[in-house]
Amino acid sequence: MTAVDLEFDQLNSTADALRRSISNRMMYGVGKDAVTARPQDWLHAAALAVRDRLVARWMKTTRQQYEQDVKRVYYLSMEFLIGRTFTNALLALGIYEQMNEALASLGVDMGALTELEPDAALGNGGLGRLAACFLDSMATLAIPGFGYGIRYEYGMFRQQIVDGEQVETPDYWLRAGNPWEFPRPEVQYVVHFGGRTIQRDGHVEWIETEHVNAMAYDTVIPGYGTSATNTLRLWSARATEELDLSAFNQGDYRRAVEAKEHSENVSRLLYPDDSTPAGRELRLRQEYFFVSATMQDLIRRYHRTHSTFGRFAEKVAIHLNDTHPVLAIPELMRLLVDVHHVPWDRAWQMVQQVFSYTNHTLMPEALETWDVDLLTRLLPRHLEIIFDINADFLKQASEQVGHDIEVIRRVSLIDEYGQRRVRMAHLAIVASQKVNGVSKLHSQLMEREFFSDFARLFPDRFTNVTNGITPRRWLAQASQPLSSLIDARIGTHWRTDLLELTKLRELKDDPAFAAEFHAAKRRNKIRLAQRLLHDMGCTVHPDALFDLQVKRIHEYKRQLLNVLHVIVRYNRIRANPEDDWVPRVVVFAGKAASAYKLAKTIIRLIGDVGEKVNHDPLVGDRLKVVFVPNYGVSLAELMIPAADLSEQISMAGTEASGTGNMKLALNGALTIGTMDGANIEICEAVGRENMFIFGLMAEEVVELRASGYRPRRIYEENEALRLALDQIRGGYFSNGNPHRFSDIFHTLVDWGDHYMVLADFAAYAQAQEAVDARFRDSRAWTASAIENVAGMGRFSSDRTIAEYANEIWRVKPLDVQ
Ligand code: 26V
Repeated sequence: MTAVDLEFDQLNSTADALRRSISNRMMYGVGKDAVTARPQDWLHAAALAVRDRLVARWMKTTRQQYEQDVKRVYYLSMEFLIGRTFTNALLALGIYEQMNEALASLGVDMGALTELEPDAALGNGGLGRLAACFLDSMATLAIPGFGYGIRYEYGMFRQQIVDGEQVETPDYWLRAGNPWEFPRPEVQYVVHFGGRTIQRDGHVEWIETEHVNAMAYDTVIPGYGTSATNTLRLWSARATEELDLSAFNQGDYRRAVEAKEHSENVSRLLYPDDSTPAGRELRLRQEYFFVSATMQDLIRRYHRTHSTFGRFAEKVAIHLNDTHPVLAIPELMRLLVDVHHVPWDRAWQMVQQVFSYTNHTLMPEALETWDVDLLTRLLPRHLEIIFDINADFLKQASEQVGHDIEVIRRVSLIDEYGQRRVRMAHLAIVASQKVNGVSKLHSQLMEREFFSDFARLFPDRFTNVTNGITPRRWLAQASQPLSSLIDARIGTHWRTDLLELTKLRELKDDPAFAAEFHAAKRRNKIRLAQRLLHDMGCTVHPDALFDLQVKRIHEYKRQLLNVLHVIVRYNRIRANPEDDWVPRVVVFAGKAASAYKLAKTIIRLIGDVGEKVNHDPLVGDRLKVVFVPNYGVSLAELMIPAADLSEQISMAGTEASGTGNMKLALNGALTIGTMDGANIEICEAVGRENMFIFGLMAEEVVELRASGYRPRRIYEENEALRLALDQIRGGYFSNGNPHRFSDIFHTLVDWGDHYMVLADFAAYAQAQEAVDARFRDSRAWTASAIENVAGMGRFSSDRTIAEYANEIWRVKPLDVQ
């Protein structure tokens, strides 16, 4: 086809031009006029007007990537927790005010509109949100990066609290249509499952498979303050045949439809479970579905400008966000060897040059393994390839370690103890040129403890890249009051160079700045208080200390430590109501995996403690306990800027990094935390005197466990703690029902207290005393809060992505013309 230049309108972004675009989009895109338009329609029309302005940049970036024949990064992730796009896109384009004005002139309140946009919640927690921050930073740094994932129709479940219990309801986020995506029906790949393999003409063929199509949906990812954009490509499953024709022909319409439904189920829903994955087979199908389409797509893209695989490793970097996309490794081997007939050794060499892998958790139950029998049935060719990779690897390793059979057993890709399983992390390590953890401590533990055999075999492979967060969403967008204050004092550059924030340090004792800082925080607290009142009928005073623990509910994150302290405080307030108490609002939010019973019981306990405390006239405003339902990206944007205190209290050695800790500190919250994950580096950056560090260190946890940890002894010896635990067990918070929380009691006192809540309790309570003392001195508190903001420059995901680009992917930014 000859390429004719399209004659399209160059779009201005004055308020007038936007108003006209919105009107056009309402007429010709939505098909309504101002009389019939609902708020939803206005949002849709406005979103399309914004999208139009992104597209020109997008085309240009894509063209320049081709012309410059750049090396591309493929960021493979099962999760992208994007949240809302509307405001984010406006800020990236620098047209927020103009849009506000345009909508106002049409009689539409932009603030109310933005609240109508559903979150794209295609992720569970930290790992998914990190992927979204990385997309933002890659685009902003003009790194040619492609996000690849699954277009789940149902994202992270909606959490409701019914009679105190978490109830999950489906999140059909596409109900009103998604104005940000471009369906690409012409980009489809066949993905095979099942069948068997045969040898023919010296090549392996995978035959008698069932198949499903993967269809692409593209979303533009705008960079901030640059015309560079990137693409997030998400795959959706489409049946290869519209209907089962033979069944249709025989009049069996139900069966004809069922087959289609069955194959399209692959991309139906996000697995909302990071503890006990149910439906493992469907999850494995998802993982393979997405990486197969992605590998086919990237090979096709490479072949557009290259006729041989000679420069593949120079032009392609593939990053594995945890082990979920690890099947990309045998899939790329299969495509190279079986389909493109590249010799095995050459293919393996290429694979080892292009892949890199980030580990996000060392919790043993979260390290993925797949049953060999299941793989035999679903992906027989991939299993053969994995066995072949393993044979080569073990042969080489065996020589290296002097044929030490124990080491070989430990590093094998196959776990031979009991039912044979493939260890996905091992496969990722063996195939990758770089492997990284997400904080210094986490990377150290990987190297020294969990993967030490591999670190000896491949000493140059292991590295650290500490996580970061995007300051665009987590400060500029989330906290208008604080970001405009910062703008006024140090200029607006911090959005793309977060180290600029160090300049705030000089202002920490400037009384005028401190007063404005305090006022900005107070505005954010009022905004949250209004929301709590409106949504939950819950009254909190904005001058109280807002104490937030917002994250997935998990034993290792120790919401229980927080609750126990709340109960002890409650008892003390009741005993001495006349003391000079610092008023506190303790806020919890987070989802529990649907199958994780104890996590759900923890939510129940928080709610029940809140019921009791909040209605106790003796307590009044001295203490409030709130569980805010349905935590997600948008709620985080509302809540985090309102925090005075950030709870980061995981048992040392369990939280790989944490990123909520960064969001909160960047918004001027002081951290109470353990020496775990990125807390350690935040502490270095903001100064220990501006944090409340307590508890066992990671080594001490190991020592205590080895020397015999006896939680019951602590229970017996700490009177206040014992009273709290007895109240929990005795039904004090559950209307006299002693059964509701008995598992919590026993977990802590009798069943080993695996996450050492009781061991750290006294130190935690003491740190909380220090929190109160500092908060009483409002000047000192604000000075520390300012030091926190000033010290957070290092935790921009721009820094993180620059490290990945230079040290792992070896890609350069696009030369944006
Ligand atoms: C595992 C599974 C297993 C199958 C079902 C679905 C599912 C979903 C997630 C996971 C693993 C979650 C790992 C994770 O989110 N890790 C977090 O990663 C953050 C970003 O690096 C880090 O800051 C957190 O400390 C870490 O917990």
